[in-house]
Amino acid sequence: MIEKQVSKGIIRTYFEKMEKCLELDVAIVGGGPSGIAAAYYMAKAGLRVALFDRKLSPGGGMWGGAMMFNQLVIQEEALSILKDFDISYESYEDGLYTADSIESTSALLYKAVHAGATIFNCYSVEDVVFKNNVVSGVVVNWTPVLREGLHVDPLNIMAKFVIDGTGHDSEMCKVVARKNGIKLETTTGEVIGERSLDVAEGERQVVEGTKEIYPGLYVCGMASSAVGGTPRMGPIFGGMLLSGKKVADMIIKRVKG
Ligand code: 48F
Repeated sequence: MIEKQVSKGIIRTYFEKMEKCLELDVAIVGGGPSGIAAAYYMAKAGLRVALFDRKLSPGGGMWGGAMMFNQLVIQEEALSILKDFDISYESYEDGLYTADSIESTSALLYKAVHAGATIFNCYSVEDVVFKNNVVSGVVVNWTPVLREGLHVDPLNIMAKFVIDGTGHDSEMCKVVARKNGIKLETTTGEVIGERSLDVAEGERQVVEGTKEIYPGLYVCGMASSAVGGTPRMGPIFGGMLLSGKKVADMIIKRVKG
């Protein structure tokens, strides 16, 4: 019966895929340009990587260009990344280039999965797992469960490292700050807790692109803005891609030594 075969094919292979991802080298939260670029480079280096995005279509702010005008502007410094992803581009002016946002987003997603990263869409990361005060995994649930406010427990995914690539909301940084009573001084003036996140008391954190913001937790892309910095060359898309590559390089070095 073809109907049964289709259902069985989906269920069996989906749960095989999910089971393989219960213990990862890296869990990436957020599938914007920075997170997807990070997933690609780490998977290509042989790391076990999964990316979780709450939307049906990961890609974050990339699909819509600006004001839904679906073109992107990319800085010259990020051209090598466009080349890595086989994305077409045109020279514009002053070291700036343009690219079609649909081609760019789909190329990022395709190449990341093809390189071996697993992308889980419709997953919301609602918390992180701590082991000995080190971020050691993520707590996930179906986005529709959270949207409906259903009383359904989440699942844990363990990872050596977690990347916050959630964009402007910096959701993982906020969770870690809140749970540890740490001060997170955001660009919008929000302050959580008593102590500073990875900086001396009262100092303002400046993150150029990305860094390990808390043991086990890295931050990249616009998520960096919540901790007082914006990615170098942000917020144009080249900065997001460079930030993803930078976080990947840092973690690859740590995992592979
Ligand atoms: O915002 P987003 O595109 O992240 P980014 O890589 O790039 C920023 C640019 O798009 C743009 C910009 C450049 O001009 O400023 O904004 O920093 O993508 C963030 C993704 O994270 C997902 C969200 O659905 C989006 O696709 N996301 C956010 N919070 C969660 C999440 C969460 N808690 N769990 C799962 N996914």
